[in-house]
Amino acid sequence: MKKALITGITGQDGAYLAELLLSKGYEVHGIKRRSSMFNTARVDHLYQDPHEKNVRFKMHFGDLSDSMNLTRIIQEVKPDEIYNLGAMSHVKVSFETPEYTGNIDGLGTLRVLEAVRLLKLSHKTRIYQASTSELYGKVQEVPQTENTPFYPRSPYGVAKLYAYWITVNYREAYGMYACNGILFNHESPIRGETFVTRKITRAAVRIALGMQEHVYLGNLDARRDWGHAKDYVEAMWLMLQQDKPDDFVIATGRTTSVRDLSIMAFSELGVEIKFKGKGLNEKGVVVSCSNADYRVIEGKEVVLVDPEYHRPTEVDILVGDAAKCRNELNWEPKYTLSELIKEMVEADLKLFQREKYLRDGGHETLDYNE
Ligand code: NDP
Ligand code: GDR
Repeated sequence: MKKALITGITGQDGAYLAELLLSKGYEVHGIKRRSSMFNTARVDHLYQDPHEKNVRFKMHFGDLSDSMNLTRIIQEVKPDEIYNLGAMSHVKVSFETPEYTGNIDGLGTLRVLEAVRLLKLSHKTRIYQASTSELYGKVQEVPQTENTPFYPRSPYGVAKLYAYWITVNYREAYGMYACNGILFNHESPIRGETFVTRKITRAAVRIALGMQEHVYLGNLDARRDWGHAKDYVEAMWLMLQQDKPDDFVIATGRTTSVRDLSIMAFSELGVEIKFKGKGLNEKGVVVSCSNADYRVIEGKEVVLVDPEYHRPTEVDILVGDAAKCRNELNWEPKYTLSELIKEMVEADLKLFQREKYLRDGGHETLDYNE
């Protein structure tokens, strides 16, 4: 039985990857951070009682800032594959926490690679590094390929640039099987709530249900190549099953603006919106609503712009060319963007219909802020 160790198992990708590897018969180990509240909601359905026999899912407390902890876990588990997904993954937040981001996203990767090297596991342990389209940053070329020059535009992107190159360096210097997956944005119903797709699908649903008036967004012109996380974790696994380690772009090849994504999300609920005005005065306004149950009337301003959400330096357009991955890994995304948005809106609708039902009935919800 193959053993995998996932850093960042409690995140979006960690949860989908853990599911995938368990379905392939792996023993899956994950590193979770100590937190003052439970932080394992995304993987709770995979939990197995450690007192049972043949447990294939195990969690270890740890942190990418802690070399000794990482080394001990890797020594204990002796994994065949390590997926280094742990990171401070929010681009905007990285401007506020640049040193921490450098430590975790940059040096954290070094700590994992160095632990494998020092433990003399290089011959056995294959490593996947969660690299990112944020490496491309300022547009040099469209679409972006494995050969497009990097020009990161945030502390996050710069930290990931270090991680990218240290992975290449350990591969070349020590013959390690270490790969960079240069993944473009990928989303799902369990995407973190402050990334723009999920922020929009949640807000659209809450506005339709009368639980929120409007949503403030930042740069509506930004264009991203959005895919489904479920598809993308398959590509991560495939990268570690090849004869030789290499780096691959994973993308859908299509790009969409934040503005158009908002229109798509509202439209999934039968709410047609149109953008009017310019710059900070631009607004998403309701044109029509085909669902009489929803509390949105024509002319309601549902999307507003707040410069607070603008970044000091922005990445204007990302669109990836995944030809190498298609040809060498035989990987193609299965989900279209509309299918992804539909799934996310439906999941948020279920979530907030339930919450509304409880609130309207005067029941307590689990919201600690109340
Ligand atoms: P998430 O933010 O959902 O998950 C990040 C994970 O990292 C969480 O499990 C988090 O733990 C963990 N983590 C954060 N800080 C530390 C730390 N100091 N030590 C150990 N673990 C830590 O990200 P995604 O799942 O979306 O992304 C996975 C990886 O892929 C990240 O490295 C991200 O930068 C990268 N990436 C993501 C893309 C995307 O579009 N989703 C695209 C390209 C790259 P906790 O739950 O406790 O916060
Ligand atoms: P990104 O994702 O920065 O691409 O990083 P995010 O969803 O945060 O932003 C995408 C684009 O939308 C614009 N935007 C807003 N973004 C947020 N979060 N909130 C807003 O209100 C808002 N309004 C407009 C942003 O400016 C940006 O242009 C994600 C992360 O998962 C990274 O970890 C990963 O490496 C990259 O994708 C690929």
